[in-house]
Amino acid sequence: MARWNEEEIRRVLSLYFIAGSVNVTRPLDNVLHEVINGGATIFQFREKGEGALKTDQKEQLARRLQKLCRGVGIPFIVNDDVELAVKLNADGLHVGQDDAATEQARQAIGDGLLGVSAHTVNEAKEAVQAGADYLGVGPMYPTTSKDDAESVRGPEFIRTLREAGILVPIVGIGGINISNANDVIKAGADGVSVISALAAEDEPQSVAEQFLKQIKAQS
Ligand code: 3NM
Repeated sequence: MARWNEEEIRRVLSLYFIAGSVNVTRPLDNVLHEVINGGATIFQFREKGEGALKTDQKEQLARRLQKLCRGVGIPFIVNDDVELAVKLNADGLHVGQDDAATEQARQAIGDGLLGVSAHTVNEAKEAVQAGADYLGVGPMYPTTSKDDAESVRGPEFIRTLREAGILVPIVGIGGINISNANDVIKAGADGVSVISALAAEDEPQSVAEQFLKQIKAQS
């Protein structure tokens, strides 16, 4: 299998749903199912934070969610856990700056989709050089979903990255909801990554539909 092509990556990043069992108040399987029905284009399993599942339970949940993604043909990405990504033959892996080094991650997953979180121009440049296929850039707005989130960068930071010659696919992250998603796309992002605006919703399908409508209107 060859590395992902850039056009395909930009397309799948449009509505990037991220979640783990701690982000939902009902089974994540159900929430993911509804978000997929609403049109999510990619899913990242991010089992982190207090009360997160470990070992076998984590793997079992991951396998169920992967199956849901496979059923509709959207990429299933594992956050941080290189071993799990390899074991499950996930479509890709997303790492932060403190997680597995980008080069090691690339080696481990071969041609899989590799995303890296970047918060500065330098981090972004280094990640691309080390083999990142796309960058997760944030936080766009204040977020309560990540304990160690950096200071808010705002959508203008995506503009800064584009002006600095960073042209790889970018997805904005952090505090994104249907009221501010447009500004993130306008600043130069290919898509938006969302945890709480979908995971904490009673009707995530309808919210996902609204996100997608806005994103499509701009592309
Ligand atoms: N990474 P919500 S912000 C997982 O800035 C994550 O790199 C961030 O959750 C970064 O959509 C964030 O609920 C949390 O704000 C995103």
